[in-house]
Amino acid sequence: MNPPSMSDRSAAALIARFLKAHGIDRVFGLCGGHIMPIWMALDAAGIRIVDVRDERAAVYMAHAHADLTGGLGVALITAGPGVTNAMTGIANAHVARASVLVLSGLPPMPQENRGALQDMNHLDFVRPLTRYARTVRLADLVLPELAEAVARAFGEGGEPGPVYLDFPVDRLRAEVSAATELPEFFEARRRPRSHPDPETVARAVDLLWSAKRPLVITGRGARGASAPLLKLLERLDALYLDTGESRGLVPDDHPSVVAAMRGSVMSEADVVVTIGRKLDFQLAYGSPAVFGDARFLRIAENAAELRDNRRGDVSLLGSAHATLDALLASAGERTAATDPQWTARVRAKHVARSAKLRTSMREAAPGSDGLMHPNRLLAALRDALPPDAIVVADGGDFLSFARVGLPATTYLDPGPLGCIGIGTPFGVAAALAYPDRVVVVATGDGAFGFNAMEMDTAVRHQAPVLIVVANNGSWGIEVRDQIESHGRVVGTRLRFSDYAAMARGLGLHAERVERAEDLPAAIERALAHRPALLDVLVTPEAISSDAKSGLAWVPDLQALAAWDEAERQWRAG
Ligand SMILES: Cc1ncc(C[n+]2csc(CCOP(=O)(O)OP(=O)(O)O)c2C)c(N)n1
Repeated sequence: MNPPSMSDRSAAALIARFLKAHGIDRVFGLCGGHIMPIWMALDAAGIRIVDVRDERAAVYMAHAHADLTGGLGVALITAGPGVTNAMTGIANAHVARASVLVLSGLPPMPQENRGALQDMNHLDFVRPLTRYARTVRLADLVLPELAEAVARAFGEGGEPGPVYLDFPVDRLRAEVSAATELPEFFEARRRPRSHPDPETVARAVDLLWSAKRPLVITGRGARGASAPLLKLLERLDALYLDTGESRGLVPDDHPSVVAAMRGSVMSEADVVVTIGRKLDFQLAYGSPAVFGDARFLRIAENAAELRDNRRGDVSLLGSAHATLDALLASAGERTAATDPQWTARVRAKHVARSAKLRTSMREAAPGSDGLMHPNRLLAALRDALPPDAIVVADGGDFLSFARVGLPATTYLDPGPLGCIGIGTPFGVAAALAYPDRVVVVATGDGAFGFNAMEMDTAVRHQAPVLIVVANNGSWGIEVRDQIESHGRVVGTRLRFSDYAAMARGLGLHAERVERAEDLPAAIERALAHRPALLDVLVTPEAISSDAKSGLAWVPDLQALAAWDEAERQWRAG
C-alpha cells in the first residue's frame, strides 16, 4: 500500500496552521519519515524549512533565532537518534532559558513498544531538560498541547525554556474534528507585563535611593527593558555590569558601564540590584565572600531568579519593564545618595583600562613560534566590523579574548552551560534572521570542529555569515591548564588543519591567513563574499584572562581562583 495522502484536516496540517498563526516563518530541522507529515505541511503552509546536517545544530539555530528575535524558535527532528542527537541543544536551551519548541515523531501507535524502527520513549530523557514534554496520541489534542507548550516556552507558569512535543506518525496523518479548532488557539497573544507589589516597591526605593555605591547587574530577564533601565541608572548615577546575557541594553560608552572593573565593583558596591539575572558562577553565587556586606535588591519576572543562592533584602516579582517603571514612579523627584566620587573613580579606571586593552590588542606580540597573538586578529576584526554587527563568540581561550576584545550590541556565546560548538549554527541562524547585518562567528579551532558541517547549511541557505577560526592547533585553554597544573600535555593538541580548504570544499569563500598585516584585506574580501571563512593561524602560547583566573581548572568553591580563595577565608571565619 502507498503511504496515505494527507488531507488539509490532518493533525500535521493543523500544526502548520498553528505555527503560522503564531508568527513562525521558519523551522530548523532534519528530515525523517516519522516527521514527514509535519515537514510537508509546513512547506505547504509557506513556512521556510532550514534543513541542517545534525539535529543538535537545528536546536542551536532555533535557540539563536529565539534569543535574537525575542520570538519562538522551532526545531523539527525525527524519532530516536534524531532526538538523542538534539539533546545537547535542548540542554543548552534549558540552561540558557531559551524559548524553543522541539517537535518530533514516533512510530505509529499500533507498533508502539514492539521493536519498531527508531522507537524510543523520548520523554524519559527529554523531560528533565524541558519545561513541558508530552506525547500527543490524540489528533484532537494537538491544538491545546501546542498552545500549552508555547505558553510554557515563554515562561508562563515558570521559567522560560525549551518545550517538547512528539506525535506518533499515524496520528499526524489522522484527521482532526473541526469542533476542536477553537479560534482562541490561533490568536497570537501578547503576554501581559506583571506588576510588582506597590508596598515592596516603596521598600526597594528606600534601599536603592539611600545606597552610596549602587551596582546594577542585568541578565536575560531584563531584555527589552532598556529605556527604564537607562532612566534608573541616570536617576541613581549607579554603576552597571552586563554579564553577557543582556548585551546592548546599555551602550558601551554609557557613564554607568564599568565592565573592565567587574571584580572590584562587585566587592565595593553597598547595594547590588539584579534584574532578571541568576546569581550563578559568573556572579560568585552572590557570596558575601566576594560581595562583602552589600545588600541585595532582586528583581525578576520568574521567582527562581529571586531566590537562587541568595535572597534579596528586598525582592520584587514582576516584569523588568513594569518593575523599573514602578520604581521610578515611586521615587519621584527623590535625590539619590550615591557617592559621585565613587562612580567617577571606578568609571575613570574602566575607561583607562579599556583604552589600554585596545592599544595592547593592536600591539600584542607574536609567540615564540612566530604566530600572531589572537588579539591581533580581534583588533583587525574590531576595525572592520560595523557598529551593529552581530558577534557570536565560541571556544576556550579565544572566547575569553573575544568576549572583551570584540564589542557588540548583539552578542551570543556558549552561555552558562559552557556549550562550546554553538558558533557556526548560532551564526547561520543569526545571518538568516538579519541578512542585512554583518554576522561574525569568532571561534577557536576546537569549538569550530563540532558543527563545522553547518557551513554546508550556510551555503545552501545563502546565510551571509563570516566565520573566523582562530587556529592555534589545540584545545588551547586545556593545554594551558595541563601545563600549569600537571606539567605535561595529554590529548589536547590538534593539528593546524586547513579549515579554509574544508570550507572551500563546501562552497564558501575561504582563505588562510598567516600574517597579521594580511588581515585587513582578507577580512574585507571575506565580508564581500559571505558566507565566508577565514582560517587564521594564531599562537597557542597566548594566555587568556579565563586561563589566568582559574576558570579552566574548576576550583572547589568558586569558579575563579581569587573568589575561591576569598570564599575559603570567609568560611574559615
Ligand atoms: C561540548 C564541550 N566539550 C568540551 C568542553 C571543555 N572545553 C572548554 S574550552 C575547551 C577548549 C576549546 O578549544 P578551542 O575552541 O580551540 O579554543 P582555544 O582555547 O584554543 O582558544 C574545551 C575542550 C566544553 N566546555 N564543552
